Amino acid sequence: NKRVRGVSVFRPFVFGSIAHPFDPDNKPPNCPPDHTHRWEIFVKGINGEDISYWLKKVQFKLHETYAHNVRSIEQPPFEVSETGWGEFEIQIKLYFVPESNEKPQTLWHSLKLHPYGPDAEGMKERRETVISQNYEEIIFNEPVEPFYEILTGG
Ligand code: SLL
Repeated sequence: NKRVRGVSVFRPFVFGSIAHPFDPDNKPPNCPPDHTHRWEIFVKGINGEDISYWLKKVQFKLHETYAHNVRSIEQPPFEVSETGWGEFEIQIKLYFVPESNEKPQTLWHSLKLHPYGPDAEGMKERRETVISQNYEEIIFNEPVEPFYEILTGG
């Protein structure tokens, strides 16, 4: 497959986490007693854009305290929803559509459950939703021709 010389194609996306503390009086059923939060880790398009024309699969590698800690998501939404008590680094591996001939790329995200610092009332436990997300652009340098067609809607 011939590469399109001298061309780079950028595609934006967002990845990150959102965490919600449980109401202590209203925890989900079957949830381990030490879990304090529900959280999601995700990779998605900007403004809900479908990115599955270039992104085929996302593998999220969770902390070893989780059962089946390597989670492969084969179609959108590319996300994992879990409950837990602790923060950790999540490895995110992006697999591109087969036409791309591209190797997977790895990203890391620090799962955030706890807000930073004290609030106006001073240091105490704060219970609020924590969103931690990053805008990224993937760069496909000199994509192969079939992938270039896909990327540019040709
Ligand atoms: C810490 N380095 O010690 C981190 C590890 C692990 C988080 C956090 C529960 C898993 C489960 C969970 O939240 N693990 O019970 O399935 O803070």
